[in-house]
Amino acid sequence: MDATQLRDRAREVLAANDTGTIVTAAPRLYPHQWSWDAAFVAAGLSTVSVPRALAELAHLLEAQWDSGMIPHIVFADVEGYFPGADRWRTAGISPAGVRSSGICQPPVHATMLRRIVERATANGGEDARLAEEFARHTLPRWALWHEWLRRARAADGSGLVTTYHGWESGMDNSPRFDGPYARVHPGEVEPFVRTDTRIVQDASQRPSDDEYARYLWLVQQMADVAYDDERLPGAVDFQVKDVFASAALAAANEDLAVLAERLGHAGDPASDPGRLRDWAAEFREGVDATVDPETGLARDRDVLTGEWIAKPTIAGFAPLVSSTDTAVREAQLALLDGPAWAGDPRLAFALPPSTSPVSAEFRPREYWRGPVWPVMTWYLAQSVRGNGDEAAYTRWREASLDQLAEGHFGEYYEPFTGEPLGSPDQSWTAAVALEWLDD
Ligand code: 2M8
Repeated sequence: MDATQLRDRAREVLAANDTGTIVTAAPRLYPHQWSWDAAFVAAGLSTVSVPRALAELAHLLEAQWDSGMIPHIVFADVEGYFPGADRWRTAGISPAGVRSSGICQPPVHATMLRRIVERATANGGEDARLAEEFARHTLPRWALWHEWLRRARAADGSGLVTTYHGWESGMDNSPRFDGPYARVHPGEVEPFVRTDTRIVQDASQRPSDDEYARYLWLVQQMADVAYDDERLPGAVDFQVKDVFASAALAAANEDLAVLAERLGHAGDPASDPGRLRDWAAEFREGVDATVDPETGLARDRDVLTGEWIAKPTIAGFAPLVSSTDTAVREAQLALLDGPAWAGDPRLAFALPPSTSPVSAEFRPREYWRGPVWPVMTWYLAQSVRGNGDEAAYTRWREASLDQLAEGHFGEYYEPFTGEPLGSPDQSWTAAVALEWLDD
C-alpha cells in the first residue's frame, strides 16, 4: 500500500472498530476499551476528528475510581473476552453503571492528551476550543490519577511504580516477569475457559495456559481484598517495580505540567505545575537509578525478593521515555540501533523487537517475548523526538511505515519475516499509522 491507501485503510479500521461509544482495542480479540490503548487510539483519532478523540478519553475517565485509579479495561456491553467483567468482582468499587477491571496500565494518557491539544491548537477554531476546554476541565482528573499512582504504588519514594500483575505493565508475558511469575503458585483457581486462543488460533502467539492460571490467581487474590490499596501488599504473590510504567509516569507528569501552565489550573492545587514537575523528577530519577552499568539497560525490581530483573527487553529502554541525562540517552540509542536490537541484520525491518533477538529468551512469534509492536516503536520514537533526537525518529518512522505497508495493522509482527501476528485490525496499530502519516 502507498501512503494514501494506508491512511485510508487505517481510518477505515478505526471507524469499523468504533461502536459509537468506544473504539474497541481490536474487533474480535479485544471488544472493550483498554486504558493505554485508548490513549494511543485517541492520538491517532485526533488526526481525523479532534472531538472523537476527546470522546474516547472522556469515556475512559468516566470509569476512573474514586481513589483516582483508571482501570485497565472498561467493559462494553458485549460478551467475548475472558476474563470478563464478573470475574473481576469490581461492582460497588467502580463508579455506578461502569463495569471495569480492578488493575491499571501504564499512564501514557497525559502525554497523548498534550499531543492532541497541540494538534488541535494548530488546527485552530472549534478544534482548539474543544481540546483546550476538555484539557482544562479534566486536568484535575489526570492529576488525581498520577497522584494515586504515586501514593498507592510508589509511597516508598523509590520513584518506581509497583505493579501487582503483568497485565498492569501492558507487556503481559514479557521475559521481565518470568522470575516473579515462577514464584507465583496458584491455589484453587475458579474454573475458566479462555476466549483468546479461539480467536488467535495459533496458540504459540499467545501466553500459555499455565501463564493464564497465574494471571487468574492474581486477579482472585486482588479481588479477595477488594483491590484495597492498603491490603494489596500483604495479599498478592506478584509485586514488581515496573521501570517502563515509571518512565511513562515521569513523562506524563511533565506533559501535564506543560498543559497546566498553558491552560491555567484554575487554583486547583492538585494540578499545580510545580508539583507535577516534582513528581516528574522523582520518577525520572527513579528510572535513571535502575540502569545496569553492565548492559546499559534499565531494570525492573522484584519487590518480594528485592532482586533486580535484568532481562533484555524493550522495557530496558525506559530512559528514552523519561531521562534528561544525555549520556544515558545517547548510550541507549546506540544500543537500540545496534546488532543486539534494531540493527540485527536478520530483521525484516530495522525496528526494535520486544525482546533482544540475540537473547536466550527471544521467541519471534510469541506476543511480548520477541515480536515488534508498532505502538511501542511509535511511543519510543515520539519520546526521543521530544528530546531532540530527530534522526532516530525519522529512521524508525520510515522503517515502521514500510512494515505497516502490508496493510493488516497487526497487533505485533514477526521480526524476521514481517508477518502480522495476533489480532488483525488492531486499533492502536492503525492509530500509530495515522500518527506517522500525519507528520
Ligand atoms: C494485551 O493484554 C490483554 C490483557 O490486558 C490480553 O492479552 O488479553 C496487551 O498487549 C496489552 O498491552 C493491551 O493493552 C491489550 C489490548 O490491546 O492486549
